[in-house]
Amino acid sequence: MKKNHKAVDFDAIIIGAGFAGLYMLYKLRSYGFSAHIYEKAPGVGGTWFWNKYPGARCDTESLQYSYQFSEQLQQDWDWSEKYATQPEILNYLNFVAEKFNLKKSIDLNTTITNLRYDEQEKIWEVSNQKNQKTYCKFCILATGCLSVPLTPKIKGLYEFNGEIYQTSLWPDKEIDFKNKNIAILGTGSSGIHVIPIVAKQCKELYVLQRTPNYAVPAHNMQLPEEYIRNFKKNYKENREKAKKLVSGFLTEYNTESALEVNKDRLKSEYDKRWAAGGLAFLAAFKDITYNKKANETATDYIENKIQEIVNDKKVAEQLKPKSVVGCKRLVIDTDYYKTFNRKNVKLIDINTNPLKKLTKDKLKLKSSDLNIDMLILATGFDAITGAINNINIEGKNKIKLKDKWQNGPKSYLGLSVNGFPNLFTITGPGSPSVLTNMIPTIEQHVNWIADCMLYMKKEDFNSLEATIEAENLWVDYNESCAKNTLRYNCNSWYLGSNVKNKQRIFLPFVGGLPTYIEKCEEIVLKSYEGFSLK
Ligand code: N01
Repeated sequence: MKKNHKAVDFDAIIIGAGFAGLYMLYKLRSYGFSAHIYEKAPGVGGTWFWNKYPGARCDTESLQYSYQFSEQLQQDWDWSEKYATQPEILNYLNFVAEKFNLKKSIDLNTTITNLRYDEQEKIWEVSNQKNQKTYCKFCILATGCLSVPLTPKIKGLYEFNGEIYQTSLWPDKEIDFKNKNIAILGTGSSGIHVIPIVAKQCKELYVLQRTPNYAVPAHNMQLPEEYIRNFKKNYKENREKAKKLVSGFLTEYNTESALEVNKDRLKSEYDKRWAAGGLAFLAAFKDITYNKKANETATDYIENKIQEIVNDKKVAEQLKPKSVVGCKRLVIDTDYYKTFNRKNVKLIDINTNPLKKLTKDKLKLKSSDLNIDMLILATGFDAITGAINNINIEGKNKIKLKDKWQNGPKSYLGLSVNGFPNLFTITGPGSPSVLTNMIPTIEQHVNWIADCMLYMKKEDFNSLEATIEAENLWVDYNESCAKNTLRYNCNSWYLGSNVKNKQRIFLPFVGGLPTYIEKCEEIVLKSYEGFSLK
């Protein structure tokens, strides 16, 4: 960590060793750049390192939720289940890091606290938690979209004598739920995954629900060998097809309108999607995510399913979101609604019976006390901007990124920010990121950034940053796309509405992966239009 005068330690420093950081390192090395990763965790894997809770798995099919940059890697790795579990994904990332000899360029247990741009030298100063400094020309934030856990402020939280676990910070050991009374707070994807598993093992389970969520079955299964063989044989073709789809993953998009088909047709399509399982439910009709009436056909269908599955009709009623499906992220579940038929599971609506405080052994609600041994928090993340804002980033003219973003994040393509030269974000705000299959989107960003760095080297440019005009146009364009959908009809982490005082702005780019890729390619063809190069 010593600086020679006007010299850098690395061409690029990458922050984060998840899917994005690992591939960025590989790609830059392959282009002949020197690069190094700093990672807060004691292991690689990013979000898949931390989210070790029982039942954690991906909601995108495993054969697609994987890298495509190496055909050899695609052929070498075998996914066992339709939706990979967290341990399998973490093993995969360790396998990748070892196969491509990446670990030697990663410092673990290193939290980057400050980034400062030296305008004179045109380099970034990168400081860690021990105030050790490293210098680089390019700084790349691969800090993840869902990597900053939110812990709710519950009175008495630290007086509780029982066990407390948070899904996104789950310890690396087996937790015993047997004979315990457990409360789980939060019914997003994490809560909905952990609840059925805990319910089967514990004595009493209290599900504390603030907002019910729509969930459709995963129908997870072991992948048949023949299916894997065929998919692998056509990997290249499958990837090409997926790239042309809005979500970036292979799925059947129906082009019919839900409002132009008869009831039988509606039901048969939804039945088919329900039986197949997965996020493809939202592609049942072309207007589900755009038109409220069309959306109601889907919510009616799911709410009827809840009514059918859950025996206690009062509980079924409480589980119905009566909202807009696909506004919050649709959850892919295994036996969630069925779990409420178990005698040891109680649903508590914390809107009508609010949580008051924790004592040594009780959770006190307005109209009841729960004797609990364990509290599980599944309360979500400060998404997309959280991890970036956790670093004190100072750009040109000593402007802090956090200050620039106080009224909402501004970024060109989710890749670059005006005032912060040679700083790139992978899947930053304004990128299609979480609305698409993350891995191909990450690979597209990484390739674009590496190509851009190579271009700068060849053309002898020292700095690049988004122009303010291009940045504003992109932010406005994304807002107008989002406002054309039903995304503003609920409170969601996509909008930042789960974080106090966070500006309500739709964070990911909603225009779809093909539009995004086209825009990125067009910019390059026009010699990096919208960027200032010096
Ligand atoms: O978090 P969430 P998550 N008091 O924000 C509640 C990805 N992921 O970790 O809706 C009471 O969705 C909150 O209530 P409300 C996936 O993209 C993927 O579950 O704000 N309740 C909500 O019910 C997912 O969307 C996978 O009213 C509080 C819950 O906690 C994203 O991560 C698996 C509260 C938080 O739900 C986030 O999912 C897991 C409070 N103070 C996660 N604060 C897969 O791929 C929050 N809540 C399978």
